Amino acid sequence: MTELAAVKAALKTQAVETPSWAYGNSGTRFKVFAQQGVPRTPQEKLDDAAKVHEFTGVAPTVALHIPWDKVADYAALAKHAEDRGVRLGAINSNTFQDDDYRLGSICHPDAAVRRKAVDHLLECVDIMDATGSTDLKLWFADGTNYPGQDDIRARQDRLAEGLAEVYERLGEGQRMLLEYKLFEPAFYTTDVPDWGTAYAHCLKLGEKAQVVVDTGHHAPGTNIEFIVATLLREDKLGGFDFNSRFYADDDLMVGAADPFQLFRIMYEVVRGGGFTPEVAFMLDQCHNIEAKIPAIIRSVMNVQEATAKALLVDRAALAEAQAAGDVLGANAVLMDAYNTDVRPLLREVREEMGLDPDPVAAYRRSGWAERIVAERVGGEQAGWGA
Ligand code: AOS
Ligand code: ZN
Ligand code: ZN
Repeated sequence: MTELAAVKAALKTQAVETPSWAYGNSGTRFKVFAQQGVPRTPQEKLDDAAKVHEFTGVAPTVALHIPWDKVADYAALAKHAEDRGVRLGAINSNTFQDDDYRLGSICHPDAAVRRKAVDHLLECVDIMDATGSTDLKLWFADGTNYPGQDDIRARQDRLAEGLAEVYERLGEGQRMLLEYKLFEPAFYTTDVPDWGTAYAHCLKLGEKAQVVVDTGHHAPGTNIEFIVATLLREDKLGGFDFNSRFYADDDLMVGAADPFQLFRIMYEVVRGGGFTPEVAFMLDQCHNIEAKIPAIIRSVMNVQEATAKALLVDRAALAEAQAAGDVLGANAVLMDAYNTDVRPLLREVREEMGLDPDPVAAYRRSGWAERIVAERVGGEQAGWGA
């Protein structure tokens, strides 16, 4: 196989998971702008996700958020997905929307609230059993707002205890992905604020616990690709929540704010042997003012473009320049790959996969956007918390 053929073959195996919540209405704490045609049920979210996969060919799974996507029969929901050519992906827990969680969930000072939170996580594993999902994705809104509010060390003990109980419940082939976030909604301490804390807990738990890197969850200027390289070296990178941030956790389209950063991250993934199904490439985005389905298609394409550039890095030339201490030469090798226009290559890849080379245009021509506006009338439109 030529090198280019190998790059194309790798791109065809890429899988980007889209989040059910990105298809629903969302907004800021100031306003949720309702859009027409938005799904009213988890099933309709899957119908939209199937369209993203149909036109991109590389978005075969959909992440669920419980209880936003609560249904009576999860096996039937999995069947609904399969009938449309997609599968259910990670199960995302939700321990942040109930009044009980004012002071936290799994780290709450009251054992009864901690019990409720852990029971929810255990229920999420039951759902994984029914859907066939392998990943439990945990993000905790836990933290404190004021110095002295709670014992930050005791909160770590409670976190460890709760996670251990859920870890024990994981079945064969299932794993837990622990997400960290610098701040928000807590503003003084966050109980899982950074990769180091997530890593320390995962290390203690065992090999079924891995860290998930949400690209929007770092302080400005953080070198995310270094974190990625480190976690991969330690076999603790479970996956990504991709999105873009300008200021904080903005949940904008991946690759929109800093495509160069996305390329650098993807290069470390490729370099570190992370371009495998064991590292989950998930989107975690909200489309508050733009049309949702084309935005998700665009996002999948942005990940593909960064991946293509990362795969195109001439690693032999790079290694040679690095070994020779050729600072500018090494940098030039990386920049050459980044500055390559990979859009023609990806158009070819899509054509070889039997797809339209322009997924956004194909989606617009398909009439799906008009159809859902006409058909999805009445009922409650799904959104955050629905
Ligand atoms: C929150 O900031 C995290 O990114 C989570 O992944 C969260 O579960 C997701 O954004 C849906 O609310
Ligand atoms: Zn996230
Ligand atoms: Zn987030």
